[in-house]
Amino acid sequence: MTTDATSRAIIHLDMDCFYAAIEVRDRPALRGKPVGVGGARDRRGVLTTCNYEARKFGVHSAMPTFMALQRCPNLIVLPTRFDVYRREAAVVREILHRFSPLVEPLSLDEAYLDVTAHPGAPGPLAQVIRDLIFQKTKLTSSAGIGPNKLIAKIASAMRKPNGQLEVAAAEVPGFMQDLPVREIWGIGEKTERRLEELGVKTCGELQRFSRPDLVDLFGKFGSELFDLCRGIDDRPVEPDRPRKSLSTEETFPSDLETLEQCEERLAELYQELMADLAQKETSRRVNKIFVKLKFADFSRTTAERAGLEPSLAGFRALLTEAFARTGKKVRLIGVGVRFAETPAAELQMALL
Ligand code: TTP
Ligand code: MG
Repeated sequence: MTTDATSRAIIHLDMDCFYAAIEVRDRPALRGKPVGVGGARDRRGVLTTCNYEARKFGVHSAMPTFMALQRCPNLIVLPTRFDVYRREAAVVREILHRFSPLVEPLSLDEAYLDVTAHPGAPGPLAQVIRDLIFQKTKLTSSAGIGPNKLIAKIASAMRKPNGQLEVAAAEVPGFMQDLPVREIWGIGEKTERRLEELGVKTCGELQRFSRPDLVDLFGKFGSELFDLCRGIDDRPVEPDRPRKSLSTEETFPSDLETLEQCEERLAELYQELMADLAQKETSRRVNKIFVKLKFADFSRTTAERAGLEPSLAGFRALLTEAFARTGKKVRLIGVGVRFAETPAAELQMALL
Protein backbone atom coordinates (compact mmCIF):
# COMPACT_ATOMS: atom_id res chain seq x y z
CA MET A 1 0.00 0.00 0.00
CA THR A 2 1.35 3.45 -0.76
CA THR A 3 0.54 6.19 1.65
CA ASP A 4 -0.40 9.67 0.59
CA ALA A 5 2.41 11.89 1.83
CA THR A 6 -0.06 14.38 3.27
CA SER A 7 -1.72 11.84 5.51
CA ARG A 8 1.31 10.59 7.39
CA ALA A 9 1.61 10.58 11.17
CA ILE A 10 5.17 11.27 12.34
CA ILE A 11 6.43 11.49 15.90
CA HIS A 12 9.74 13.09 16.81
CA LEU A 13 10.88 11.92 20.22
CA ASP A 14 13.76 13.51 22.13
CA MET A 15 14.93 12.66 25.63
CA ASP A 16 15.27 15.65 27.96
CA CYS A 17 18.86 16.68 28.80
CA PHE A 18 19.68 13.03 28.32
CA TYR A 19 23.13 12.47 29.89
CA ALA A 20 22.44 14.94 32.70
CA ALA A 21 19.03 13.41 33.44
CA ILE A 22 20.63 9.98 33.80
CA GLU A 23 23.29 11.31 36.20
CA VAL A 24 20.68 13.06 38.35
CA ARG A 25 18.43 10.00 38.36
CA ASP A 26 21.36 7.91 39.62
CA ARG A 27 22.32 10.48 42.28
CA PRO A 28 19.07 11.67 43.89
CA ALA A 29 20.97 14.17 46.08
CA LEU A 30 21.57 16.22 42.90
CA ARG A 31 17.88 16.71 42.17
CA GLY A 32 17.06 20.40 41.70
CA LYS A 33 20.72 21.41 41.46
CA PRO A 34 22.48 22.61 38.29
CA VAL A 35 24.40 19.71 36.77
CA GLY A 36 26.62 19.48 33.70
CA VAL A 37 28.24 16.44 32.14
CA GLY A 38 31.62 16.59 30.42
CA GLY A 39 35.32 17.31 30.71
CA ALA A 40 36.87 18.91 33.76
CA ARG A 41 37.79 22.60 33.75
CA ASP A 42 41.48 22.00 34.42
CA ARG A 43 41.71 19.72 31.40
CA ARG A 44 40.16 22.30 29.08
CA GLY A 45 37.02 20.18 28.99
CA VAL A 46 33.73 20.88 27.26
CA LEU A 47 30.21 20.04 28.44
CA THR A 48 28.25 17.46 26.46
CA THR A 49 25.04 18.73 28.03
CA CYS A 50 23.54 20.09 31.25
CA ASN A 51 20.19 19.91 33.01
CA TYR A 52 17.47 22.56 32.84
CA GLU A 53 18.47 24.06 36.19
CA ALA A 54 21.89 24.85 34.68
CA ARG A 55 20.35 26.17 31.45
CA LYS A 56 18.71 28.98 33.45
CA PHE A 57 22.22 30.36 33.93
CA GLY A 58 22.95 30.31 30.19
CA VAL A 59 24.93 27.07 30.32
CA HIS A 60 24.52 24.80 27.27
CA SER A 61 25.89 21.82 25.31
CA ALA A 62 29.37 22.21 23.80
CA MET A 63 30.25 25.07 26.17
CA PRO A 64 33.78 24.96 27.65
CA THR A 65 33.50 23.88 31.27
CA PHE A 66 35.42 26.89 32.59
CA MET A 67 32.93 29.21 30.89
CA ALA A 68 29.98 27.26 32.25
CA LEU A 69 31.43 27.62 35.75
CA GLN A 70 31.79 31.36 35.27
CA ARG A 71 28.09 31.60 34.43
CA CYS A 72 27.01 29.15 37.09
CA PRO A 73 29.59 28.85 39.90
CA ASN A 74 27.53 26.18 41.70
CA LEU A 75 27.44 23.94 38.64
CA ILE A 76 28.22 20.34 39.48
CA VAL A 77 30.31 18.87 36.65
CA LEU A 78 30.27 15.10 36.32
CA PRO A 79 32.34 12.89 34.00
CA THR A 80 30.62 11.08 31.13
CA ARG A 81 29.57 7.44 31.47
CA PHE A 82 28.93 6.42 27.87
CA ASP A 83 28.28 2.78 28.69
CA VAL A 84 25.33 3.81 30.89
CA TYR A 85 23.95 6.23 28.28
CA ARG A 86 24.13 3.55 25.60
CA ARG A 87 22.28 1.10 27.79
CA GLU A 88 19.47 3.56 28.54
CA ALA A 89 19.25 4.55 24.88
CA ALA A 90 18.88 0.88 23.94
CA VAL A 91 15.94 0.55 26.33
CA VAL A 92 14.31 3.60 24.75
CA ARG A 93 15.00 2.34 21.24
CA GLU A 94 13.39 -0.99 22.04
CA ILE A 95 10.24 0.75 23.27
CA LEU A 96 10.03 2.80 20.07
CA HIS A 97 10.26 -0.35 17.95
CA ARG A 98 7.19 -1.77 19.68
CA PHE A 99 5.11 0.93 17.99
CA SER A 100 6.55 0.98 14.48
CA PRO A 101 9.25 -0.72 12.42
CA LEU A 102 9.92 2.71 10.91
CA VAL A 103 12.21 4.23 13.52
CA GLU A 104 14.96 6.55 12.34
CA PRO A 105 17.46 7.47 15.05
CA LEU A 106 19.00 10.94 14.74
CA SER A 107 21.33 10.50 17.67
CA LEU A 108 21.28 8.26 20.66
CA ASP A 109 18.45 10.13 22.37
CA GLU A 110 16.40 11.30 19.42
CA ALA A 111 14.37 9.52 16.74
CA TYR A 112 11.59 9.86 14.23
CA LEU A 113 8.79 7.29 14.17
CA ASP A 114 6.35 6.84 11.34
CA VAL A 115 3.16 5.66 13.07
CA THR A 116 0.86 6.13 10.07
CA ALA A 117 0.03 2.42 10.03
CA HIS A 118 -0.67 2.26 13.77
CA PRO A 119 -4.38 2.08 14.65
CA GLY A 120 -3.99 4.53 17.55
CA ALA A 121 -4.26 8.32 17.18
CA PRO A 122 -0.71 9.73 17.08
CA GLY A 123 -1.02 12.26 19.92
CA PRO A 124 -2.23 9.79 22.56
CA LEU A 125 0.26 7.27 21.14
CA ALA A 126 3.14 9.66 21.79
CA GLN A 127 1.88 10.05 25.35
CA VAL A 128 1.79 6.27 25.80
CA ILE A 129 5.34 5.97 24.45
CA ARG A 130 6.63 8.70 26.78
CA ASP A 131 4.86 7.15 29.77
CA LEU A 132 6.38 3.77 28.97
CA ILE A 133 9.83 5.28 28.63
CA PHE A 134 9.42 6.97 32.00
CA GLN A 135 8.14 3.81 33.60
CA LYS A 136 11.15 1.81 32.34
CA THR A 137 13.91 4.40 32.75
CA LYS A 138 12.61 7.11 35.11
CA LEU A 139 13.67 9.60 32.42
CA THR A 140 11.45 12.22 30.80
CA SER A 141 11.20 12.94 27.10
CA SER A 142 9.43 15.34 24.79
CA ALA A 143 7.58 14.67 21.56
CA GLY A 144 6.32 16.50 18.52
CA ILE A 145 3.57 15.00 16.42
CA GLY A 146 2.84 16.14 12.89
CA PRO A 147 2.19 15.20 9.27
CA ASN A 148 5.93 15.15 8.46
CA LYS A 149 9.43 15.19 9.95
CA LEU A 150 9.86 18.95 9.76
CA ILE A 151 6.73 19.73 11.75
CA ALA A 152 7.29 16.90 14.25
CA LYS A 153 10.84 17.98 15.01
CA ILE A 154 10.03 21.67 15.43
CA ALA A 155 7.02 20.82 17.60
CA SER A 156 8.95 18.59 20.02
CA ALA A 157 11.41 21.37 20.85
CA MET A 158 8.52 23.69 21.72
CA ARG A 159 7.27 21.63 24.64
CA LYS A 160 10.61 20.76 26.21
CA PRO A 161 11.12 19.46 28.83
CA ASN A 162 8.60 16.69 29.49
CA GLY A 163 5.87 17.81 27.11
CA GLN A 164 4.43 17.19 23.69
CA LEU A 165 2.78 19.18 20.94
CA GLU A 166 0.63 17.88 18.14
CA VAL A 167 0.18 19.90 14.96
CA ALA A 168 -2.57 18.55 12.74
CA ALA A 169 -2.24 18.90 8.97
CA ALA A 170 -4.94 21.58 8.93
CA GLU A 171 -3.02 23.59 11.55
CA VAL A 172 0.24 23.63 9.61
CA PRO A 173 -0.31 26.95 7.76
CA GLY A 174 -1.00 28.79 11.02
CA PHE A 175 1.89 27.01 12.74
CA MET A 176 4.39 28.10 10.06
CA GLN A 177 3.21 31.71 9.77
CA ASP A 178 5.18 33.27 12.65
CA LEU A 179 7.85 30.62 12.94
CA PRO A 180 11.40 32.05 12.70
CA VAL A 181 13.09 30.82 9.49
CA ARG A 182 16.03 29.44 11.48
CA GLU A 183 13.76 26.68 12.77
CA ILE A 184 13.77 25.16 9.29
CA TRP A 185 16.11 22.25 8.80
CA GLY A 186 18.99 23.32 6.53
CA ILE A 187 18.92 27.03 7.39
CA GLY A 188 22.20 27.90 9.07
CA GLU A 189 23.49 31.22 10.26
CA LYS A 190 24.58 32.26 6.77
CA THR A 191 21.20 31.69 5.12
CA GLU A 192 19.46 33.29 8.07
CA ARG A 193 21.57 36.42 7.65
CA ARG A 194 20.90 36.59 3.92
CA LEU A 195 17.19 36.26 4.53
CA GLU A 196 17.31 38.96 7.16
CA GLU A 197 18.91 41.29 4.61
CA LEU A 198 15.89 40.59 2.42
CA GLY A 199 13.62 41.56 5.30
CA VAL A 200 12.62 37.97 6.05
CA LYS A 201 12.50 36.69 9.60
CA THR A 202 9.53 34.33 9.65
CA CYS A 203 8.35 31.48 7.46
CA GLY A 204 5.23 33.50 6.64
CA GLU A 205 7.41 36.28 5.20
CA LEU A 206 9.44 33.74 3.23
CA GLN A 207 6.23 32.46 1.64
CA ARG A 208 5.96 35.69 -0.33
CA PHE A 209 8.82 34.58 -2.60
CA SER A 210 8.09 32.48 -5.68
CA ARG A 211 9.87 29.19 -6.24
CA PRO A 212 11.98 30.63 -9.12
CA ASP A 213 12.93 33.60 -6.91
CA LEU A 214 14.16 31.28 -4.20
CA VAL A 215 16.07 29.15 -6.71
CA ASP A 216 17.77 32.31 -8.01
CA LEU A 217 18.75 33.22 -4.47
CA PHE A 218 19.70 29.85 -3.00
CA GLY A 219 20.10 27.38 -5.87
CA LYS A 220 18.65 23.92 -5.44
CA PHE A 221 18.03 24.46 -1.72
CA GLY A 222 15.81 27.40 -2.71
CA SER A 223 13.29 25.02 -4.20
CA GLU A 224 13.26 22.98 -0.99
CA LEU A 225 12.86 26.18 1.01
CA PHE A 226 9.74 27.04 -0.97
CA ASP A 227 8.11 23.85 0.35
CA LEU A 228 9.67 23.83 3.81
CA CYS A 229 8.51 27.34 4.71
CA ARG A 230 4.95 26.11 4.01
CA GLY A 231 5.49 23.15 6.29
CA ILE A 232 5.71 20.71 3.36
CA ASP A 233 8.33 17.98 3.79
CA ASP A 234 8.12 14.65 1.97
CA ARG A 235 11.28 13.06 3.38
CA PRO A 236 10.48 9.51 4.45
CA VAL A 237 11.36 8.09 7.86
CA GLU A 238 14.32 5.86 7.06
CA PRO A 239 15.26 3.10 9.48
CA ASP A 240 18.98 2.67 10.13
CA ARG A 241 20.98 0.38 7.90
CA PRO A 242 23.25 -1.41 10.30
CA ARG A 243 26.96 -0.73 9.76
CA LYS A 244 29.58 -3.38 10.30
CA SER A 245 32.11 -1.27 12.13
CA LEU A 246 32.80 2.16 13.52
CA SER A 247 36.23 3.72 13.82
CA THR A 248 38.07 6.95 14.19
CA GLU A 249 41.61 7.75 13.10
CA GLU A 250 44.14 10.52 12.97
CA THR A 251 47.10 11.25 10.71
CA PHE A 252 49.75 13.17 12.61
CA PRO A 253 51.50 16.29 11.33
CA SER A 254 54.82 14.64 12.25
CA ASP A 255 55.39 10.92 12.68
CA LEU A 256 55.37 9.46 16.20
CA GLU A 257 58.54 7.67 17.24
CA THR A 258 57.84 6.08 20.62
CA LEU A 259 55.15 3.86 22.06
CA GLU A 260 54.54 6.46 24.79
CA GLN A 261 53.75 9.13 22.17
CA CYS A 262 51.37 6.72 20.49
CA GLU A 263 49.66 5.91 23.80
CA GLU A 264 48.95 9.58 24.45
CA ARG A 265 47.21 9.97 21.10
CA LEU A 266 45.43 6.66 21.56
CA ALA A 267 43.77 7.95 24.74
CA GLU A 268 42.32 10.91 22.81
CA LEU A 269 41.13 8.73 19.94
CA TYR A 270 39.53 6.37 22.43
CA GLN A 271 37.47 9.22 23.92
CA GLU A 272 36.34 10.26 20.46
CA LEU A 273 35.39 6.73 19.51
CA MET A 274 33.36 6.22 22.68
CA ALA A 275 31.46 9.46 22.14
CA ASP A 276 30.76 8.47 18.53
CA LEU A 277 29.68 5.01 19.57
CA ALA A 278 27.28 6.37 22.15
CA GLN A 279 25.75 8.74 19.61
CA LYS A 280 25.50 6.50 16.57
CA GLU A 281 25.39 2.90 17.65
CA THR A 282 23.32 2.85 20.72
CA SER A 283 22.00 -0.65 20.82
CA ARG A 284 24.65 -2.68 19.07
CA ARG A 285 26.82 -5.25 20.76
CA VAL A 286 30.52 -4.91 20.00
CA ASN A 287 32.25 -8.20 19.27
CA LYS A 288 35.70 -7.04 18.22
CA ILE A 289 38.00 -4.12 18.88
CA PHE A 290 40.95 -3.11 16.73
CA VAL A 291 43.88 -0.74 16.43
CA LYS A 292 45.25 0.15 13.00
CA LEU A 293 48.66 1.70 12.42
CA LYS A 294 50.02 3.25 9.26
CA PHE A 295 53.77 3.74 9.26
CA ALA A 296 56.05 6.40 7.80
CA ASP A 297 56.61 4.21 4.70
CA PHE A 298 52.80 3.86 4.27
CA SER A 299 52.79 0.18 5.17
CA ARG A 300 50.08 -0.73 7.63
CA THR A 301 49.07 -3.28 10.22
CA THR A 302 45.95 -4.03 12.26
CA ALA A 303 45.76 -5.75 15.63
CA GLU A 304 42.35 -6.95 16.76
CA ARG A 305 40.79 -8.98 19.52
CA ALA A 306 37.39 -10.68 19.61
CA GLY A 307 35.04 -10.87 22.57
CA LEU A 308 36.16 -7.65 24.23
CA GLU A 309 34.08 -4.62 25.12
CA PRO A 310 35.91 -1.42 24.17
CA SER A 311 38.18 -0.21 26.96
CA LEU A 312 41.30 1.94 27.02
CA ALA A 313 43.29 -0.96 28.48
CA GLY A 314 42.14 -3.24 25.66
CA PHE A 315 43.11 -0.73 22.95
CA ARG A 316 46.46 -0.12 24.67
CA ALA A 317 47.31 -3.80 24.55
CA LEU A 318 46.51 -3.88 20.83
CA LEU A 319 48.57 -0.75 20.21
CA THR A 320 51.56 -2.31 21.96
CA GLU A 321 51.17 -5.44 19.85
CA ALA A 322 50.86 -3.56 16.56
CA PHE A 323 53.71 -1.18 17.39
CA ALA A 324 56.05 -4.03 18.26
CA ARG A 325 55.53 -5.66 14.85
CA THR A 326 57.77 -3.20 13.01
CA GLY A 327 59.30 -0.54 15.24
CA LYS A 328 58.81 1.96 12.38
CA LYS A 329 57.66 5.54 12.93
CA VAL A 330 53.87 5.89 13.11
CA ARG A 331 52.05 8.19 10.71
CA LEU A 332 48.42 7.32 11.59
CA ILE A 333 46.56 5.60 14.40
CA GLY A 334 43.02 4.31 14.05
CA VAL A 335 40.86 2.72 16.75
CA GLY A 336 37.58 0.98 16.10
CA VAL A 337 35.02 -1.67 16.88
CA ARG A 338 33.21 -4.30 14.83
CA PHE A 339 29.63 -5.16 15.65
CA ALA A 340 27.89 -8.48 16.16
CA GLU A 341 26.05 -9.55 13.01
CA THR A 342 22.39 -9.51 14.01
CA PRO A 343 21.66 -6.31 15.89
CA ALA A 344 17.97 -6.92 16.45
CA ALA A 345 18.49 -10.39 17.92
CA GLU A 346 21.37 -9.18 20.06
CA LEU A 347 19.26 -6.37 21.40
CA GLN A 348 16.39 -8.66 22.29
CA MET A 349 18.79 -10.87 24.21
CA ALA A 350 20.33 -7.95 26.04
CA LEU A 351 16.95 -6.75 27.22
CA LEU A 352 15.55 -10.04 28.45
P1 TTP B 1 20.41 16.65 22.72
O1 TTP B 1 19.11 15.91 22.55
O2 TTP B 1 20.80 17.68 21.70
O3 TTP B 1 20.41 17.40 24.13
P2 TTP B 1 19.85 16.94 25.52
O4 TTP B 1 19.09 15.66 25.44
O5 TTP B 1 20.98 16.95 26.51
O6 TTP B 1 18.89 18.13 25.90
P3 TTP B 1 17.44 18.47 25.32
O7 TTP B 1 16.52 18.37 26.50
O8 TTP B 1 17.55 19.85 24.78
O9 TTP B 1 17.13 17.45 24.27
O10 TTP B 1 21.61 15.63 22.83
C1 TTP B 1 21.49 14.36 23.45
C2 TTP B 1 22.75 13.98 24.19
O11 TTP B 1 23.86 14.00 23.28
C3 TTP B 1 23.11 14.95 25.29
O12 TTP B 1 22.50 14.59 26.53
C4 TTP B 1 24.60 14.88 25.33
C5 TTP B 1 25.01 14.50 23.94
N1 TTP B 1 25.56 15.67 23.23
C6 TTP B 1 26.93 15.81 23.10
O13 TTP B 1 27.69 14.93 23.53
N2 TTP B 1 27.42 16.93 22.49
C7 TTP B 1 26.63 17.93 22.00
O14 TTP B 1 27.10 18.94 21.47
C8 TTP B 1 25.20 17.78 22.12
C9 TTP B 1 24.26 18.82 21.58
C10 TTP B 1 24.72 16.65 22.74
MG1 MG C 1 17.62 15.36 23.99
